[in-house]
This record gives sequence, structure tokens and C-alpha cells, in this order.
Amino acid sequence: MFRVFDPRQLAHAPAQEFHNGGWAPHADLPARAANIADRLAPFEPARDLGRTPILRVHTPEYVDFLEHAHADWRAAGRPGDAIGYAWPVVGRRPLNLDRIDARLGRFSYDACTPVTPGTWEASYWAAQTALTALQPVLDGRERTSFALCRPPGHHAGADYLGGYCYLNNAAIAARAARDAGHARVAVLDVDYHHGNGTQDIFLDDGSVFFASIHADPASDYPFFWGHADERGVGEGEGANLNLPLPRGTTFEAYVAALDTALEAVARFDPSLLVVSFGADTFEGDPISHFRIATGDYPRLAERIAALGRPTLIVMEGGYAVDALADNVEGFLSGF
Ligand code: Q9C
Ligand code: ZN
Repeated sequence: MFRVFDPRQLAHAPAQEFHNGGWAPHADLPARAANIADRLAPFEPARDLGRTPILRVHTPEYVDFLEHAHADWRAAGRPGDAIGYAWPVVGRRPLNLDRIDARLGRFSYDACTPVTPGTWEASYWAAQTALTALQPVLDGRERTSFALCRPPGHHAGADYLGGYCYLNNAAIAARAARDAGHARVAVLDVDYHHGNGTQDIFLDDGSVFFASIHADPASDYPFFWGHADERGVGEGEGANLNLPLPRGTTFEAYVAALDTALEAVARFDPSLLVVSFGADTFEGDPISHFRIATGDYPRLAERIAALGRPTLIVMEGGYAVDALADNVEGFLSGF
């Protein structure tokens, strides 16, 4: 399997996140990706495929904000990582304010996603990692390809960061596949959390089917997206499928939902599949509450592989750092 990892992604090293009313060490440690890269070496480095494919998903205003946010923060005399503390309630006027705190609020939706000195470099190369891994699948040289992306992407929308995500690597790849001529692309999201950014990006787009299996947003982050009645809008109506599951879900119950998602994807009949893979469904994950065991990941992947579509696997979450390489290796072995 073609594998891409770029060490420039390790430049992002957030110190802390706001959690349950106080500061906690940030869960997205650089060691997450470094451990997987060590175990599954060798990897191809990312090629620089430029900003155009990023701007096919994200707004120019947001990309400009993300690139300069930390410098603006420093210019305002602030120490450490940049993070917002005031957010415009949905529906407020789209004001173009200059103050860094207002801009952080405008382009984010939570307080667990700081902009660090290395965030732009790392997220740029995460997007390039996904795009580089996509190329041989587009060319037909590879049936399956793995993009070891970090920071993850599926919570990032066209004009917002959140959930440890800045650029939506899977969405950028899916849009690039559409632009390369694939008429129908599916994104299957098997991270523990709902992929709200990917859903928002393709919500009114009937050419990209989004299916997600995740913790019920009634109990779990990101709360405001991921409910079963979100089915797409306009031309995208029916091309969005959310399958929320309760905390404590075991492999058996998970597989039942997965099979529902896979049937829907097969009916959509995509010529290319993007898998947003989070290993935070693991029973030992420190911030999540499903009960998938290490030995389940190959079986989970085999079912996805049985769709028989050219597939790009994009790394999303997974925070049990010591078990992560085993879980990812097991998942990839199922393809
Ligand atoms: N600090 C991914 O798995 N947790 N993102 C909120 C408050 C946010 C996880 C707890 C979890 C986001 C890609
Ligand atoms: Zn997650």
C-alpha cells in the first residue's frame, strides 16, 4: 500500500486545551503521528501540490487567517498558543473585524484547537500529504493509499477550525478527486467523533456522499452536528448519512451500523472512496467511549475493503498513543 507521511506535520505542538472548565494537556501530541510513522516506515514524503486544491474547499479569508493568526497573536503581545474566547452566535452579522481575538472567534467554534507557531506549516503539509497519497489512486497505479495526516481534518469547515482540525484533509482530497474527473466520490468517516466539517463542506453537494458512524452528539462532542436527521440539503439531499451510536458501543453493534453505511455507499456507487479513519473508537482511548479492541481493526477494514473501490485512507483522531501504531497497522492490514 502506498503510504505518505511528512515530518513537517510535527511542527504543530499545542500545549493545552480547555477541557471541563480548566486547562488540560493537549491530546493531539506530535508523538501520535511519529509513532505510527516509525512503525509503518518507510513512507513517501509529501509533494507540494500547492494552495489551489486547499482553496477549492476553504475560503481565502479563512486560509489567510490561519496562515497569519499566530503572528497576529504575537503582534498583540500574547504569549503561547493563540486561542479564542468569544464566538459570534450563529446568525450574527459577518463582521470583518481586525482584532485577533475577534478573528479567532470568527474562524473557530471551540476552545480545544489552539493555533501554535507551527500550525500553518503542519496543516499545510497535512493537506499535501492527503493530496500526494491521492495521486497514485487517481492514476490507477495503486488501489489503496494511506495518508498519515496530522493535525487531523474532519472537524474543520470551509471557514472554521475546531476539534484539533485546521484544514480538512479528507475533504480537500475528495474535492480534488471530483476535479480530476470522478463523478461520484464517497467519504466514509469512522472516527469516534462526527465529521462536522466534512458534512458542512459537502452538505449541499450531491456528488460527494458523506456517511459517518460516531458517538451520539447528544452525549459527545461536537454536539451541534451529527444527528440522524441531518440528511443533506438542496442537491445534496439524501447524500448525507449520520449513524450516531451510544457510549459503550462494542464491535458487534458497531459493525451493524458500519454495514448500513456500506450499503448506502454501495448504492451511491462512487468511483473513489475516502476513508476518514480515527483510531479513537479504541476501547483504551483516553477521550472516547467505544469498545473496539485492537484485534477488531483488521475485521473492520476488511468490510470496508469489500466495497471494492479505489480507496484513500486519511488519518483523523486516535489518542491512545501507545496503542495507536498497533491499531493503525491492524486497520491497514485489512485492505
Ligand atoms: N477539550 C478528532 O478526533 N474534545 N478530534 C473536546 C474539550 C474534542 C477530537 C473536549 C475532541 C476532538 C479529530
Ligand atoms: Zn475523533
